[in-house]
Amino acid sequence: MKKTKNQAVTIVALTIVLSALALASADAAQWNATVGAQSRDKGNQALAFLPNEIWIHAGDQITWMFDADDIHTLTFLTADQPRPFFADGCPGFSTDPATYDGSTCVTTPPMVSGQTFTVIFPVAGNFKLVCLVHENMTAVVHVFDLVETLPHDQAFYNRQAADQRRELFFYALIANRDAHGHRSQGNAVTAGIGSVTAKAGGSNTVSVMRFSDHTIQIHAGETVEWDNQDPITPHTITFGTEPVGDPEPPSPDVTVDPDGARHAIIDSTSDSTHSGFIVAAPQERLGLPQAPLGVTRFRVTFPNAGTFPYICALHDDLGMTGTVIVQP
Ligand SMILES: [Cu+2]
Repeated sequence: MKKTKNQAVTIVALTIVLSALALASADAAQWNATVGAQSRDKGNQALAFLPNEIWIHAGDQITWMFDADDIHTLTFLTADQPRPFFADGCPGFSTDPATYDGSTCVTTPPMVSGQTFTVIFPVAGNFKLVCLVHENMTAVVHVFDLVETLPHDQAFYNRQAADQRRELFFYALIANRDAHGHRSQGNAVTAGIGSVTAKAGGSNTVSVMRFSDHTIQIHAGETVEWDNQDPITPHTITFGTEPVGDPEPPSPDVTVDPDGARHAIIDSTSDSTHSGFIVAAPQERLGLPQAPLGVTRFRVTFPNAGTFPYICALHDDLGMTGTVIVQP
């Protein structure tokens, strides 16, 4: 049988395409990484992609396993996309597995321990990975063409993840020790402490989701002050019923002291008072107006004796709770 020139060209082209596909699928690798980490009591939370830098080939996929009870998202935005609220997503949320090539936003909803999500990367490029809940939690995926050689294997990334996790928990230990060491001036409670660290791949945060003293004893008429010493994570001091809806603003009974600290008076154990977000100012960025001061202190005056339990409305599920015992 005699083939025409066109038929021959088509067959050759088809053969090349098929072999390229076969090659690509034979080489397509599965990689694994982790989102978040926590101490056994959930008090220390690593807000980090572990590891936060991975090199793969076009066509490969990465499966991230979530390993913390604090919520995180796995999000690849497009280059100029404003950072959305985590509950809104891209808008909307991607289905698992998702494909990301830089042109369309991919995000999970907030996820916790035990959940996984896979992203396939069909084209070469350097892609930033972020968590929409935590600003200082970033990473990068470098996607190489098949002709390039990858610098590391999965075992390397497993070691990197373990090292970064260990380092973050070490920072938490130091921060915790300092919080307790500095508790010398009267009725002060540290409401969260933490640290933002950096690697070449991005930034990692560790936050201690605890009040420095679970129980504090004072006398009637005295004032307790809560300070948030975490560079990024907000906390609340919430007595009584939790606010319905947005936890960011304070309850209407909260006033502002001359130094900008919020202040409330709690007369009775049946009072409900909510500090709103107590949090550091966001980081400055060149070319943008400076960020307003953060509200990092909350004070409560207790005129009457009683036992006053409170929570952080954001992290009580991780065990961030406390009690003020007011003696006559
Ligand atoms: Cu909190």
